[in-house]
Amino acid sequence: MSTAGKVIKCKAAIAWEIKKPLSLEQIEVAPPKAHEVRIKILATGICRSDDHVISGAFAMPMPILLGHEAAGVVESVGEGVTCVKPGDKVIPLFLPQCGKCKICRSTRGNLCSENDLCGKGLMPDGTSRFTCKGKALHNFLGTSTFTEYTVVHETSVVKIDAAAPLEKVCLIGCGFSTGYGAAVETAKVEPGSTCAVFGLGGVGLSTVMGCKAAGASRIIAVDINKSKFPLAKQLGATECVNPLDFQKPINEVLFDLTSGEGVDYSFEVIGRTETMTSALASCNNNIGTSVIVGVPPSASQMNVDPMLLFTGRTWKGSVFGGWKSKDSVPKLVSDFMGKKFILDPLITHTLPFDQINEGFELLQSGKSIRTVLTF
Ligand code: CND
Ligand code: ZN
Ligand code: ZN
Repeated sequence: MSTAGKVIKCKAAIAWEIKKPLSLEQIEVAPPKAHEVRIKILATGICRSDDHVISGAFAMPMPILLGHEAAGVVESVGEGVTCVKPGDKVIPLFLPQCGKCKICRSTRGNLCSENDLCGKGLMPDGTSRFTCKGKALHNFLGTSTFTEYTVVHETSVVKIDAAAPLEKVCLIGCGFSTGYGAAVETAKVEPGSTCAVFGLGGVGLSTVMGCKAAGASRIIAVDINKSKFPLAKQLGATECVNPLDFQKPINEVLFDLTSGEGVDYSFEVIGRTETMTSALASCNNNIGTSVIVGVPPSASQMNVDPMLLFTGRTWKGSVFGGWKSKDSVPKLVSDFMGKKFILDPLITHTLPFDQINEGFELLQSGKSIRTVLTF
């Protein structure tokens, strides 16, 4: 029996308030309005950005349906949708590509003005498609994938190869693309260069892979959890450094390791202001580039010695790896299918959706890289 045009009752994991486990409940998912798409989610990864919302570091309106790294199948479409049809395999895009704004019209940049990084948590028309116990739920970055069904705007979804394994390519919806793109798209790492990657979670390890693919000759992996080092080496790190093993600041350690020159490219893939400044100070004082990938804590401020920038360093940020999302995600899926990169080592755990809170505990305790939840 077709569900098109009807409200779907299904299971979802709701964040009612911060610092509490997610609550598995039945929700109602309204049919897609014009230019919207309802998706049956089949696999979703747990990314640290979801956890930043739960911890309160990334301020979002509550209650909210988190999750932004997923893959699924289109269940139905609203009026006027032509980019996908029911049955298509798709990846929701937490960074939309509207095709109309200044950035979408430009060959440069990827931060479509329709993005919801500031956290409105509603569809573009200002309403929600999710309710639970009579209360409307906010969406997260226009995606919300911790649910059996979600509704997204047509600018926030793209069709992918029908043969793609969804429980793997869901990582292309965030972690892999974000980290890998920071190196190859945002920094445009050059062959033979020296890189430092701060933070070796699913995103940081993907940055390591990107640096390697770009031909970096040295990739220094930095983390305070040394259990991350074997995988970092397997994916391309040439050396691993634990800041806790040294008395001096990590930027000085990295200068020592590079004969006083600093690295060519550094990446902060943690989400802490202290490490953002350390990563900046670790790169060459004149031609070094440092990229902020970790989500900065809401309302935080940085106090930086301007001399770090005066001497010529470049400091930039990277959302979704600098990729224009709709254009790039299908290509990244094809590249995965063509074995141009691997995702398997990043997926350390696969759990049924019901065990979502265990997945968060694995992330919080530093035991997992990516947990993929299947439905
Ligand atoms: P995850 O928590 O898996 O990895 C972070 C790593 O940093 C862990 O291995 C920690 O041990 C390590 N770490 C923590 N503190 C320090 C420290 N002081 N020094 C060195 N290492 C440390 O997170 P993830 O890989 O899922 O995500 C990483 C960041 O990327 C996080 O802030 C997330 O919110 C952000 C992100 C950004 C984007 C984007 O578009 N820019 C998209 N998704 C996630
Ligand atoms: Zn993410
Ligand atoms: Zn746009």
